[in-house]
Amino acid sequence: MRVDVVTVFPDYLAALDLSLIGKARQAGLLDLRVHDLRDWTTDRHRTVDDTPFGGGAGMVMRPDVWGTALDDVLGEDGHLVIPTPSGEVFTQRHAEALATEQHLVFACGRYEGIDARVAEHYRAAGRRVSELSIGDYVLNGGEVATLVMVEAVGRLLPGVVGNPESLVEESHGAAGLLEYPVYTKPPVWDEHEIPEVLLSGHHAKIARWRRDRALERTAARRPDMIAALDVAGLDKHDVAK
Ligand code: 6GU
Repeated sequence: MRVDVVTVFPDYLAALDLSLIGKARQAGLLDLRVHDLRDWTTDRHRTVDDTPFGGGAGMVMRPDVWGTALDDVLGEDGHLVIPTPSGEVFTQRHAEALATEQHLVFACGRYEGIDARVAEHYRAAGRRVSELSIGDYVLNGGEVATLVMVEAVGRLLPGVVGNPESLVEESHGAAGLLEYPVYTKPPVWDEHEIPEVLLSGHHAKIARWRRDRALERTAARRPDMIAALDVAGLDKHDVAK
């Protein structure tokens, strides 16, 4: 997959050199390039923003600078992603859909945003444009949101996560539940023991215990996810509790 990020703070994206995503880049699974938006400015001050029409606080990013940058970077097939707190909320479903694309281009704006004509222009030109938020809070710009989305998408690319099994049973996966609690050695730590069933070697009992804990946790922390559960996906033991 090819990913381009356009930003006025290229250094923010340095974290993508690290860990799994960094390895995926070195292995050639992810071709990630970070660009400085100011490289497309033409004035002496390298201006990327201006005051909002209609008044109000803060600055808005100019469509002309973004237009020349994105015309250069989008290529034939680029899917434009604009991180913005006024976007749809990014979920694992968005990550899965974006992971099937050949080329993503992230346009990072400061939080007052990019002139709305930019998204409109590329949609009118027949481009796919996704305006996405990473949650209901405000960040100073799209860079951290881009880090989040590139990591969520990147780990779904074939070969990036060594054991694809680790993608199966996770929070926000197909089960529609949060993940069950996990434990490792030592079996007793500071007088805290691990649940006995996990030492039983009884796979069906362990699976049942994990599903019950997942349901319990989801009900306590994310009642919205319980409400959205497909009844057809519940088993009779789930309903009995
Ligand atoms: Cl994508 N951008 C900014 N600036 N703030 C956010 C966000 C994005 N998602 C949540 N808050």
